Amino acid sequence: MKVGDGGVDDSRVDATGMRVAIVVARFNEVVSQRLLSGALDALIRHGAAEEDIAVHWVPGSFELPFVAQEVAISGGADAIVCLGAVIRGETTHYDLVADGAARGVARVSLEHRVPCGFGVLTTETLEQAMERAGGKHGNKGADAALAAVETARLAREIRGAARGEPGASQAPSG
Ligand code: INI
Repeated sequence: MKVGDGGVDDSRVDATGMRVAIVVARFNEVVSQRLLSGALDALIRHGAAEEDIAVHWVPGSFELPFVAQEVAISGGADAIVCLGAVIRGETTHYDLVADGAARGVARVSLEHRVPCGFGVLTTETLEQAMERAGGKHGNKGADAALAAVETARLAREIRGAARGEPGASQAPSG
C-alpha cells in the first residue's frame, strides 16, 4: 500500500473505464488551471480515457455544487471532481464562498450518491494557493481526482457485494 500526501492509497486507484466529470471554477484562473492540469494528468496516469473525462467551467467556487448536482442528476459520471481557489484577500466574502462550496459539494455527494473529490483551495494568499497547485505542497487537484476515483471504486465494490456479485469484497462474517 502506498499512501500519498493526499491520503490516497495509490494501489486502489484504478480509473480504467471510469467516467469522471471535473467541475472547475474560473475565479483565480491561474490557480484553477493548474489544479485542472494536475487532475487530468493524475486521471490519465491511473488509466482514465480522455474521452471519459468531461470538464465543466463555472464562474466561481460558489457555482461548483450546482453544476456538480446537474452532472450527478444526469447520471453521466461515476466520480465528480470539484476544483477552485478561494483566496481570503481582504474580503469576508471568502468565508461565505468557501463554506458554500464545501457544504454544497458534500451535500451533492451524499444526496446523489456520487463521490465528489473536493479540490477547492482555501488560502490567505495567492502564493499559498500556487504552492498547492503544482508547487512545493503538491497538487490538490490531483489529490482530489484520485480521492474521488478511489471512493467510486470502493462504492462499486460495496454495492456489488450487497448484490452478492462474485469478486466483490465481502464483509467478514461472525
Ligand atoms: N470565487 C472563487 O472561486 N474564489 C474566490 O476567492 C472568490 N472570492 O474571493 O470572491 C470567489 N467569488 C465568486 C463566487 O464564487 C461566485 O462566483 C460569485 O459570488 C457569483 O455567484
